[in-house]
Amino acid sequence: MDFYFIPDTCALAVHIACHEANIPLQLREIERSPTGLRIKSTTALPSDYMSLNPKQKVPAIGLPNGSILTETQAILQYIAWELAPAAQNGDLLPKSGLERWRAVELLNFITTEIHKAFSPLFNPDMSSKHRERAIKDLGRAFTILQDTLGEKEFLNGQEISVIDCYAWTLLSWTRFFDDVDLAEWPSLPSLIPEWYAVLDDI
Ligand SMILES: N[C@@H](CCC(=O)N[C@@H](CS)C(=O)NCC(=O)O)C(=O)O
Repeated sequence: MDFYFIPDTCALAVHIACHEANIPLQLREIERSPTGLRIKSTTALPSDYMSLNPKQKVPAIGLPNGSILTETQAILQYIAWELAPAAQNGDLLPKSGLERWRAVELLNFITTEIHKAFSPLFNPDMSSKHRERAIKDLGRAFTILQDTLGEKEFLNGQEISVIDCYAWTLLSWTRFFDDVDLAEWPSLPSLIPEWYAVLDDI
């Protein structure tokens, strides 16, 4: 499966999920250029990423019918429900019942409250007032995440799920910022696996 990514971005969540599910990936690295995102030339593909993904974001994956699937959360659900069972690798999300909707609820919370609050912090032009606000919002979301984790090993229970892959990825971004850390949320660092560093090709 073609996997379009930029190192150290939210695309890492997809890479970790595929790693967990034993799903092989063709890594298609995307690079930033003055004219927008393009496929890195070392992949021996045409460099045009715009026609593949006009949203000009990563991650994106190639589907069997030749089309492209975008949006981290949609890709993670596709991996969990379409690919992981076929790869004989268990469930990376509950399949049915209320548990399923709780999982979707949590994924959406991570997208809209954590991913969304982190993203502008990468913008060096962000005003200090807006930055303070975004960091406060992040703190509130971290509290919810920590309460959700409770005494469990993983966010969705005793088994790893794509929710953890997504949360790990975003929490690991704290390493990029001096003004964001997890000191007030002592349970959350346990969600960041030491082995994510072994994925050093992403
Ligand atoms: N709505 C998209 C947003 C993805 C997104 O914001 N991707 C960022 C990286 S985390 C990106 O591609 N940014 C372009 C860049 O870094 O140049 C999703 O949820 O997947």
